[in-house]
Amino acid sequence: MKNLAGVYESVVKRNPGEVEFHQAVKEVLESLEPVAEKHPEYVKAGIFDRIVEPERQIMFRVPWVDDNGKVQVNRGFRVQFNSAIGPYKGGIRFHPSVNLGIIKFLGFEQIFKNSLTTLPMGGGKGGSDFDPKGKSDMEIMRFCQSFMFELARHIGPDTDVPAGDIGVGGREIGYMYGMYKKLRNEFTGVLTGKGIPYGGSLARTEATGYGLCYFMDEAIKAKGKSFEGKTVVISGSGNVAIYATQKVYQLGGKVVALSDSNGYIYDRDGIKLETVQLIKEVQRGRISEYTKHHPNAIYKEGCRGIWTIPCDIALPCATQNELDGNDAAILVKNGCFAVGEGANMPSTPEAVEVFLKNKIIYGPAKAANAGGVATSGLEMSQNSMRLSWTFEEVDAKLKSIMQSIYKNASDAAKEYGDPDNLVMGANIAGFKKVAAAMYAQGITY
Ligand code: NDP
Ligand code: 2IT
Repeated sequence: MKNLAGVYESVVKRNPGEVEFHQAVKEVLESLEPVAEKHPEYVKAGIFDRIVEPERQIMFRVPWVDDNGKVQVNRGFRVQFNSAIGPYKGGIRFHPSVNLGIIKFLGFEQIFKNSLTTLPMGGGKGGSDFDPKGKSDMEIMRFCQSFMFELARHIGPDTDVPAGDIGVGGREIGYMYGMYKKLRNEFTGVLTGKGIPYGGSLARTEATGYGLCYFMDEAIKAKGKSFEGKTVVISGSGNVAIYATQKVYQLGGKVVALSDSNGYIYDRDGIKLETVQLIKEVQRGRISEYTKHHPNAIYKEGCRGIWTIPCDIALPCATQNELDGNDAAILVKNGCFAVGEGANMPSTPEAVEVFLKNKIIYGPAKAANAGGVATSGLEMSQNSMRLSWTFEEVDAKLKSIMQSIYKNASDAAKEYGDPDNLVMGANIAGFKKVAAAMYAQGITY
C-alpha cells in the first residue's frame, strides 16, 4: 500500500486487538489503492480516513432471567457504520464469540456489500455474546425482548434496519419485532427477515444461499463451465448452507458434505436436504444426527476436515476465517476450480492468495453473499409500499441483482487492470457509490 498505508496503520493503532476488523480493512484498502490514485479529491476530503471509522457504536447491557430464575448478563452491540447511501442496514449475530471487533468487521464489510446490491442501504451490524445453544424457547424470547428493550431507541425504518445473522433467524426476529412494536406502538418495517404473516418477504429465507449460487453460476459460466454434474462441498448447516444446498441441486450439482462447529458429514450419494432441514430447522439438533437417518454417510469430528473432501466447487457458509491457506492448497490440489463465499470473510488472507494465484474462480463474500441483504432491501420496499410480491417476483429480482453484482465487480476488475480479480472488483465497485455520496454530502460524518 502506498497512499493508504497510513490509514491502515492508524486503524490498527486506534483499535487494538480488533484483529478481524484490521483484516477486513486491510483487504479493502489494498484494493482501493488505484482508486486513491485516480481520485486525489477523495484523499483530500478524507474519505478513506472517514470510511474506516464507524459513525456511531453502541454497546449496552442485556440482563435477562434464565429458566432457573438466575439473572444473566450479556453484552449487546450495534455499530452504525455508514449512512451515506441509505439507512444503516445489516444483521444481528448471537454467538459467544461476538465482540466489538467482530461486529465492526461485519459492519465495515456491509457498507460495500449493500452498495453492490444497487439498493439504497447504508452499512451496520449488531449482536450479542449470548449463546443460543441449549437455551429454551422462553429463554430465547426473554433475551430477545431485553435486547430490543435497549436497541429500539437506536433504530427505526428510516434510521437503522437490523435483520438476522448467525444465531438469529425467524424465531428471534419475531420476538424482537414484537417488543419493538410494543415499545413504539408502530407497525413498521424496522426489521427484515420477518415472518410472512407480519410483513416478511417471500424468498428472504432462501435469499442468501440462492443468491450465492446465482452469483457463482454467473462467474462459472463466464469461464465456460456450469454447476451441472459438479460435486460441491458446503460448510455450515444453517440458513445460508441449507438454501445454497437446495439451489445447487436445482442447478444440477451434487452436495456431498455439510458441517457444524463440531464436525462434518460426508454422503457420497448426495446429502438428503429434507433430513438436514428436519434436524436443523425443526429439531434444532446437531449435524452428526444425519448418520442415524443415513447409515451410509460418514460423520467426522472437527469442522476443518471438510476441506479435505475432493470437490469441484467449495462454498464456505459457516463463519469467518474457517478456511486457511493450508485448506485452500488442499482444495486446489484436489481439483476444486471455484470457491464462493456464503459466510462473511470465511477465507483467511493466505487462502485468498492461494485462490488468486491458482486462477480459481473466487467469489468474495461481499459480492457473493449479498443476496440476503438485497432481499432484505426488497422486503423494505414491500413494507413501504404496503404490498407483497410473490415468491417468483422476489426470486427473479434477486437473480437479476446477483447478475448485476457479478457484472459490476467483473467490469471494475477489468477497468483497473486485473480482470479475474473479483476481490478487487467488488471492493472498488462497492466503494465508488459510497465515496461519491460521502463526497457530495460534505464533511458531516
Ligand atoms: P446460522 O446460525 O443459521 O448457521 C451458522 C452455521 O455456521 C451453523 O452450522 C454453525 O454451526 C456454523 N458455525 C457458526 N459459527 C461457527 C464457528 N465458530 N465454527 C464453525 N462453525 C460455525 O447462520 P447463517 O447461516 O445465517 O450464517 C452463516 C454465515 O453466513 C455467517 O458468516 C453469516 O454472517 C453469513 N451471512 C448470513 C446471511 C443471512 O442472511 N443469514 C447473509 C449474508 C451472510 P453450530 O450450530 O455448531 O454453531
Ligand atoms: O451479512 C449479511 O449480509 C446479513 N447477515 C444479512 C443482513 C440483512 O440486513 O439482511
